[in-house]
Amino acid sequence: MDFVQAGPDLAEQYSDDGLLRAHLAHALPESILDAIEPDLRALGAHAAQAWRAARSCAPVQPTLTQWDAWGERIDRVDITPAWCEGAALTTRFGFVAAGHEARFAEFARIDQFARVYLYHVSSEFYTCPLAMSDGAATALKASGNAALIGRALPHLLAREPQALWLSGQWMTETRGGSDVGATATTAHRGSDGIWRLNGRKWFTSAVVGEMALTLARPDADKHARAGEGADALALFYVETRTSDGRWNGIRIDRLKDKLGTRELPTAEIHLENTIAEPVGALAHGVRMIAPVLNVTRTWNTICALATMRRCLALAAEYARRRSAFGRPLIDQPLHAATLAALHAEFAAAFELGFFVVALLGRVEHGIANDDEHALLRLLTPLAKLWTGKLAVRIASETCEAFGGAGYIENTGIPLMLRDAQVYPIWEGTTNVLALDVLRAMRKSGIDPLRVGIEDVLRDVPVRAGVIDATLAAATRWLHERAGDRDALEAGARGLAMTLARTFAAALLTRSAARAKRDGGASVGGDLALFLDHGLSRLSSVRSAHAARVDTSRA
Ligand code: MFK
Repeated sequence: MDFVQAGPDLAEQYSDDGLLRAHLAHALPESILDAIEPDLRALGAHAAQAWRAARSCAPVQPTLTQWDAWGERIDRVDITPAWCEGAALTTRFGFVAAGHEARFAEFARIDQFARVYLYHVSSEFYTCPLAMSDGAATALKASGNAALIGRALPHLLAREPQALWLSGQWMTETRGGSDVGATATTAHRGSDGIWRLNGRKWFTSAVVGEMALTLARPDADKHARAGEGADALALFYVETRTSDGRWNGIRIDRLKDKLGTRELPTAEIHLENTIAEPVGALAHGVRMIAPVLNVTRTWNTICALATMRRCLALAAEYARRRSAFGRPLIDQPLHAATLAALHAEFAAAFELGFFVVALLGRVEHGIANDDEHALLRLLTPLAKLWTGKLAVRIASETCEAFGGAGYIENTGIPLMLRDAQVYPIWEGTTNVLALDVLRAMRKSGIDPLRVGIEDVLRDVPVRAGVIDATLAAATRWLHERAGDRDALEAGARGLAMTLARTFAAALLTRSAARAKRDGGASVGGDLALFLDHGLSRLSSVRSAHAARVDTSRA
């Protein structure tokens, strides 16, 4: 009989994940861990079951029906089966609510993101609107608008499926993608006192949601043109349907045909006299929507980590099943070393991602000091940009670890790569985020990172000299370019990668010391491999001019 290779299977994904379990054991009080573990195991089982189910079903995608049989414009979006069960799972497991509920105080975000991490890959990117809903809840709280908080928060944080609302975050326009200041949507206040929006939103990832936060340019008054630039933008709250269930001045032009995240109904829409309410003052909309950006960037980090972990779990499982040249792949030194090196990068990134989550909880509960506030501002974009890139690399290596099978759609492996490519793009590209780090450092300098690393390593007996040496090199790098904005910007990506790796190395050092002390999993191997790949990615080029590609020679 012909040989048939068995495909990879997944074990229950919480019990199987030594990194997550070891992390939670240190990060959470025992009573909280005991309280949440049954849910984490249930989510781990759901992940394994969803992986098997996906292999036995034809893939489905959302569809848009613009007209009904009788010619009425309806713009109905039909979603996939996994999306249909999203509200029930979300309210049962509290993917949004857990982060805001008081019962676990500053540990709420750790609880929430452990759940998100286990759910994400099987969610078919239902986590995208959940991220935006979490961001919307956070921004509304920060705005202090009591009426909108009272109206929307009970729905965004609902524990009953019928009550749950999803929120969109409609920022991207045809002219203003990353450059949100170019937003062209206008807001006009009628003589009835009601604000109405008109414009075109080019990427709306949750048009099936019940509400959205969006930016628009208010008329100065009925005779004046709207002001220009980012400062003249205001943040508006929109409910997508009117009380009779019709669209609130929203026309869905089409669903996007995307490289990945194809189960997520991302739409192009027109706003035509859409009734809206200002969230706060009629200016500084970017500053007001920043809490959404920071929360969704943290979701992006954790979801990128979830993809990495899934890829590595599948690759390792397959390497134990698949034999070639007389022995299982896992016993082939080069294959084993390749997977181990990827795991080391993932372990370091995991430490950074979940450190950001813990810090977010401390800041939100008012127990963080000024240094920690500044540290969170720096680490949020650093973690997002590094994990976004790393997820693509690990997903690509995972395809390769499966050989030809990793290039065949219905193994489920190529999907990981296509989906992973969204992480470095969504919520700010790598370069936009690297520039955001520079912007934040203009206020705080590099010191919050130095203080943070000292704090992480306080009780650690031995640390690799390369951590301090790289931090010193980054400080020198900044000093040498101080005042030369173009040179700083040209090297910002390398600087950001260096800072992310250096902070992660400190965290991994602490975990390795703890593991050694506790006799637990061997994090020491991950640390040695991670350091082996070096921390610095600093550019040695001194001027922006020299860094430019000479296109005439290309
Ligand atoms: C499953 C995974 C879940 C992920 C969910 C995916 C959802 C996908 C949907 C999308 O992708 S939505 C589109 C996302 N779009 C972006 O992320 C926009 C990317 N562009 C930027 O981030 C730009 O850097 C930015 C729009 C912020 C630049 O705008 P400006 O107007 O040039 O910013 P400026 O003047 O530097 O900052 C304005 C104010 O906001 C400043 O405050 P002040 O007025 O008090 O000085 C900034 O400090 C503040 N600010 C900007 N970014 C901030 C921030 N504050 C805190 N945190 C930040 N990140």
